[in-house]
Amino acid sequence: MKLDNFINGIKRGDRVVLAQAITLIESNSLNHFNNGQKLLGSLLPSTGKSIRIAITGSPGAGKSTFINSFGTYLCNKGHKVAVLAIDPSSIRTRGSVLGDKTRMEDLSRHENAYIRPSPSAGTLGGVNRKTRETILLCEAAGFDIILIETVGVGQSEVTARSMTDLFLLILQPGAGDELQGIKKGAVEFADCLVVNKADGSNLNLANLTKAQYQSAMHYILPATEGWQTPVLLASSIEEKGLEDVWDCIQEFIKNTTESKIFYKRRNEQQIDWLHSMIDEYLKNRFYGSDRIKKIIPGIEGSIIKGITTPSTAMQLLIKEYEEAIAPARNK
Ligand SMILES: Nc1nc2c(ncn2[C@@H]2O[C@H](COP(=O)(O)OP(=O)(O)OP(=O)(O)O)[C@@H](O)[C@H]2O)c(=O)[nH]1
Ligand SMILES: [Mg+2]
Repeated sequence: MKLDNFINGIKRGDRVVLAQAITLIESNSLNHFNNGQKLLGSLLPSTGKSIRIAITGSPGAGKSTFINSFGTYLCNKGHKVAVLAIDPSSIRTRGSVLGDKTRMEDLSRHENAYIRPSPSAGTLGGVNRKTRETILLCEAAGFDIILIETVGVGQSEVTARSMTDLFLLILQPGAGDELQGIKKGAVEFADCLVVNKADGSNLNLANLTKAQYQSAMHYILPATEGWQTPVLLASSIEEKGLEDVWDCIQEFIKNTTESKIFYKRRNEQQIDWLHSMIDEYLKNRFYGSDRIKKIIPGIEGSIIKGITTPSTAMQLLIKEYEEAIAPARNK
């Protein structure tokens, strides 16, 4: 398809063209990558106008069910909601965001919604780049709220934080034990905690859990300067508490745009992204070099035997690498 057709289609909000453009962005072929970059370059002025929200929580906390209800609530208010996913292990299929349209059935049928499963890893910047660029495409297509579902395990949370304005953590009632065991990281990142499943026989427990987290939050440095992380209750199944979450998000955006933290964070994210891409590129070049691949096992061996220190080994490897790439550099 011609670039102009892509640009016009996306600006019209055409879902088919949007999907094709995302496929281009997600491709691991260099040719597609280059075309994708041209497209993004042309669309850049139409990007950046959404609220980007990370939604995370431990497996089974109810992230997908929450996104279904909350996304539908927002769509019914006239918003255009895009749901993306970051799945750290692209081999996960069942119950994961990859095949989770079943949990998002209402939302996937809504004319204001667009759901895109996690891209696969691979070359050319991996999931991180693909998700960030998909956010831009969705914004150019007129989506004003981007929800990014992430399974609450380690690196994917860091990735989600690095590309969103607000971090929403979904918790389950009865998480008193979880409170001690919970990875502090997720709570420390959170701008809003939502105790989900606050319904039926869970209700009392949900209230208790809320109180526990509320007191725990006093001991945790807020994720966003000048913002006290609130703890809310919701039931995704009974569609309760959704308005409170939306009010909280709007309040957060108001607060952070007034304090300029919103813009500062976005600027930092852009620059961090640049640096992380350079790091990744250089690392791949280094470890992918034939010369390094050949000599690294021997050098590792000499470290283990106590013949070489890691620092000396590093200097040696870098020297070898620079000499190996020198002819290419001088071309
Ligand atoms: N009672 C009750 N159950 C819920 C609610 N939200 C989700 N569930 C149930 O919790 C289970 C897990 O929900 P999911 O939405 O798949 O959770 P998830 O966090 O997306 O799970 P993964 O993507 O596998 O990490 C399902 O059986 C849901 O029906 C709720 O508000 N109330
Ligand atoms: Mg899910």
